Amino acid sequence: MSLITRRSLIAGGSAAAATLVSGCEPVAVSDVGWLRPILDFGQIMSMRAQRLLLAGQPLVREFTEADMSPEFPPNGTERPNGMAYFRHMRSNFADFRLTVDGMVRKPLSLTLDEVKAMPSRTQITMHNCDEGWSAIGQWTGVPLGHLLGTAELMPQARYIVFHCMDEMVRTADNSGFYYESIDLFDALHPQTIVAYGMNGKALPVAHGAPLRLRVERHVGYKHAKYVNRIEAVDRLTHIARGKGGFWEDRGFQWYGGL
Ligand SMILES: Nc1nc2c(c(=O)[nH]1)N[C@H]1C(S)=C(S)[C@@H](COP(=O)(O)O)O[C@H]1N2
Ligand SMILES: [Mo]
Repeated sequence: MSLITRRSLIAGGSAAAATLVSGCEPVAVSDVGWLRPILDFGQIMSMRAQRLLLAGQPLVREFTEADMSPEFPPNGTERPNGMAYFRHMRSNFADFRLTVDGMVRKPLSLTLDEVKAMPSRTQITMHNCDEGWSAIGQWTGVPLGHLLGTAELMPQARYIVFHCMDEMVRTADNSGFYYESIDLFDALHPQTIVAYGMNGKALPVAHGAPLRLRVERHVGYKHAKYVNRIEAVDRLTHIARGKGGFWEDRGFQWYGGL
């Protein structure tokens, strides 16, 4: 398997994309595909109903500090372009706001301190990038379920979309920003957190400062970095090219479960 990065895939255009996607189908990702029709609760159930059912969801393995990788490589964007992000970096994210909106009764606009004041969870987990590497790191953040509960997710909501501050490709309609989405099944999983801490320190810029998603049962590209907006929706078709994520819009699978 030749290791072509997804970034070169953007440059290479659609012919290259077709080759890459078929020649480098992510390992293990489709192994549990058969589970999906059963587990696609997002299609039919409200958050309250899902909470009840999902209370007993299996957790991914958590490691000890001794297992943590000495080097955790950054991947994809390592520092978003543009003045807006540059200013955030310079002011240490003092003016940053996390928006939680869409199909919620109480939209939120939170400072980083407000996010940090929420209940937190710390977990040491293995990150698996489909480009062929993995690393173990420690993450601290607010459970996504808590954010959605605070915002009072509406029963019509089916997916949670993460909008990011890094623009991957310049387009006239601003559809070239990184974004990702997950269903409520994963959104309410206890290990799904919006992280502001990594390995005991503030989340570094290279790893998605100030906030990034950890959705532990999924491959690397689902873990959106530089998140500044979390949107609850009932469908994904109206966002960017409609496939639920920047890479999904370019041929990668939406379901990134390991
Ligand atoms: N906003 C944004 N999120 C992103 C990416 C990106 O380029 N931009 N890359 C993804 C990929 S492919 C991986 S493997 C992980 C890498 O996370 P890390 O930089 O902390 O290693 O972030 C994911 N989230
Ligand atoms: Mo990745």
